Amino acid sequence: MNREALIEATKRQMPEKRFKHVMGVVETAVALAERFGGDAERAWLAALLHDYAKAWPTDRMERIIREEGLPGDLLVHDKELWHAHVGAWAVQTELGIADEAVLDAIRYHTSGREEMTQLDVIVCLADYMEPGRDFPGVNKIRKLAEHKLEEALVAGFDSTISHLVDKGRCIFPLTVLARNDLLRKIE
Ligand code: DGI
Ligand code: FE
Ligand code: FE
Ligand code: FE
Repeated sequence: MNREALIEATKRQMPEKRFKHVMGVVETAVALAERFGGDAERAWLAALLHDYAKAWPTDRMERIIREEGLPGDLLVHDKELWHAHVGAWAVQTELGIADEAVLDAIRYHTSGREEMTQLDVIVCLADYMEPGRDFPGVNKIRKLAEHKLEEALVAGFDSTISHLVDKGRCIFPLTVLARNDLLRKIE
């Protein structure tokens, strides 16, 4: 599939507002890749496809997790986490994306993971700081991202974790592991 066809396929999966967010993440991820000597081509693709399944109905995501052998423990955690794994599965099966690095960046864009690749970090961070995002702390994240990729993502995870704690919600263990691992690398 060429770029135009991939953009069209993505657009069909979601409402206009979500698609605008996606294109903001594309722009931001490519800029980060260029700034930090990353792979801009892969950043483009992973960013475009990162929220492919975000607007899919919950029951459809649940069925795919059960029937396609995705990690079953996702089902006991927040539904917000499902679209990342389901999205990676979907772009592999529906669009023929085979690049494991791109699939991983999609799969872990919400939670993060230990040993994040530079591409994982770029996509996850771009998701936090694309121009359309507005939440307490977003400007601090953007400022850090001018020079320090890992520090900026830690600030992103901090904002998510604080928000979840405020709301009395569970924290997905991978997010804690991802943050710990980044902190160790920064030191
Ligand atoms: O899909 P987006 O809205 O663009 O962003 P995302 O994929 O980063 O999803 C963020 C949502 O996931 C946000 O509402 C917080 C929620 N969430 C729930 N539990 C966790 C979590 N995010 C992380 N990182 N860790 C969690 O444990
Ligand atoms: Fe997402
Ligand atoms: Fe995210
Ligand atoms: Fe997103």
